Amino acid sequence: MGAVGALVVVEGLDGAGKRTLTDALSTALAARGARVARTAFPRYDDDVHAELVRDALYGRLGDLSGSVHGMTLLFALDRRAAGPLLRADLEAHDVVLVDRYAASAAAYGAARLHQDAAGEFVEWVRELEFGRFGIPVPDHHLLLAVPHAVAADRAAHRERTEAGRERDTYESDGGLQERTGAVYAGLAAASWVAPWTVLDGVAGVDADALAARLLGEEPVSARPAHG
Ligand code: 2DT
Repeated sequence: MGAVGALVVVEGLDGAGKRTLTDALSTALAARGARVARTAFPRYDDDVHAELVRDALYGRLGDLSGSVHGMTLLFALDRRAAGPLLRADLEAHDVVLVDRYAASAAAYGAARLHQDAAGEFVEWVRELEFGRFGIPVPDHHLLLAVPHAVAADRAAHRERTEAGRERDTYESDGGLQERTGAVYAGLAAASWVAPWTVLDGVAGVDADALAARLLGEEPVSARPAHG
């Protein structure tokens, strides 16, 4: 690791298992002595942008919820506002794990547009967020890939078991989830912004081996056995 920590982004559909992976990965990284910080977007705290994002996601901002570029701008402004915090986290840690980042804006936004407009849109997101807004560029993306039906089942289960959790407008749209999964696969194949590793979210992920790889070490299981 260099002087500044690595920004590692976890992406995937709702119900792909991002939270579980982030928990396991941060434990595995810490067990290897790495200083780990975590954050997630959109930020659902008291920040003004996050409040607007929430309103937009629950259809409380009228026409704005229907505008892909308008919604994307709100998500991007949330990340722009978080930029200084993220930079401070990167200064003080070896790894900063982020649950959703600009790639979510690219994937969910492109999935809402006509396929012909998707390429131009993901380029617009890249330029807006990393160019104009200058948010930290990720070092690595981890895509938790699951069939959209599996993600939908898990998200529905979570909804039944977590009291007071409502579906946002994106989660209620099964077709959107399926198209988003396809855009994610395309972003990974194109190494959008940074390298991507696609992980099998159904078979499960070996968090310790992944932690070793992210830290540039050999997985423990691959080391020659002694004694
Ligand atoms: P969560 O279910 O993870 O809270 O996200 N989204 C998210 C975007 O469309 N663009 C973004 O930049 C981000 C961070 C994904 C709520 C929904 O918001 C979508 C699902």
